[in-house]
Amino acid sequence: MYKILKKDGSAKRAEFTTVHGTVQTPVFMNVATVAAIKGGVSTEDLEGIDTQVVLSNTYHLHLRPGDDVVYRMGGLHKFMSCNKPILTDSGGFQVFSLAKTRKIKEEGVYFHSHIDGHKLFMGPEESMRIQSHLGSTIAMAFDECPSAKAEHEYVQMSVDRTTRWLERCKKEMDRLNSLEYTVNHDQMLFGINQGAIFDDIRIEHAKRISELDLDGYAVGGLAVGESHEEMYHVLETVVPYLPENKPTYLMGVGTPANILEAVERGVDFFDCVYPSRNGRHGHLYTNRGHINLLNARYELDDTPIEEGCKCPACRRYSKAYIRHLLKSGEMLGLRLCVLHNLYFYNHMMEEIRDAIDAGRFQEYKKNKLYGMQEFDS
Ligand code: PRF
Ligand code: ZN
Repeated sequence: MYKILKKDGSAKRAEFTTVHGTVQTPVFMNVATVAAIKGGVSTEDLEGIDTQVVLSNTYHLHLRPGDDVVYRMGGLHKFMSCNKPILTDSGGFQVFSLAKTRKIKEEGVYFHSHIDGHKLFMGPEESMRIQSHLGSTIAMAFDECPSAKAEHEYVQMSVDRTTRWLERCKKEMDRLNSLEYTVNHDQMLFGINQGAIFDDIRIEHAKRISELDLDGYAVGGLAVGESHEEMYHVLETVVPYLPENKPTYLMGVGTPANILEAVERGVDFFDCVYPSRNGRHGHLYTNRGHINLLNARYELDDTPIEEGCKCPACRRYSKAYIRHLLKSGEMLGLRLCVLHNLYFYNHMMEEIRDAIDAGRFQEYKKNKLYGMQEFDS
């Protein structure tokens, strides 16, 4: 159940209730592709960094350990000992970005595993069956994400097929949810809007998928090579055609600035590998912009990454110590950097929610963006 608590312009402050708890939105989902947040972050650590939702991948878990293994272990929540809502991406996007020699047909996609090269097939029904085995809180529809540079004719053909796939996903999910041995009988399904940067295709598709009465709607096919301005334009164009009384999820986005711009345009769910990936390289987010802890200027710096930050790294350790850990190749260094970055994102979302509650989102956004420029190159 999705309930809007407050609006500030188009920015929405809402609550999304699932069988695994209530999510306060706008929210940033923390990426755990293979049922683990990279950088040695445990399920237990999530408490200390204010994580609300975890995101895992159908494609990866199907290949390893196999969704049958996860099913026999009682589903993803039990397997990774996590009681928070978990969203699984459908595999569509990963098949296109990771798999080798893929062939798209009406029935689905034929491809070779990026791990050992063996031949595989995934279509809407397979994706739903895998996600049902995983028992995630929210399953994503199986879609094709056309390149931002694809031509109008190709994108139109692809999006029409994605719509037919969505109808098949919904039918299969309804069937799976009603089976006796299903892990999560209340598994939700989010549809995904596509259409590259073509307004007409995006709008038409948004209208068609809105008729299906799904649990939520994602905007896919963005942050795949188009400019930021093009991405914001697509959001302005398409979000008004998605049901306002359902959550809106912008897939795979993005920088703090991208998130602020998208919240302003009515988006409430986000996910991105930036905070964990950058953390693993010693690149840290602060309210004054990015810093690189490997920089020599931090060798004798006894202050935390960010003064006043409540993350497990800043509560206890100095920049000099964490820099030393990174330079020594100690795992703890990476872990602390990832924890800080994820907390930075999760905490920014909390600030965003507070700002919308108080009707001062514009002011918050302006100040946050202004502050973060200082160290940015
Ligand atoms: N589709 C799916 N997952 C995704 C995307 C998409 O278009 C994107 C695009 N940024 C990220 N993850 N299924
Ligand atoms: Zn911190």
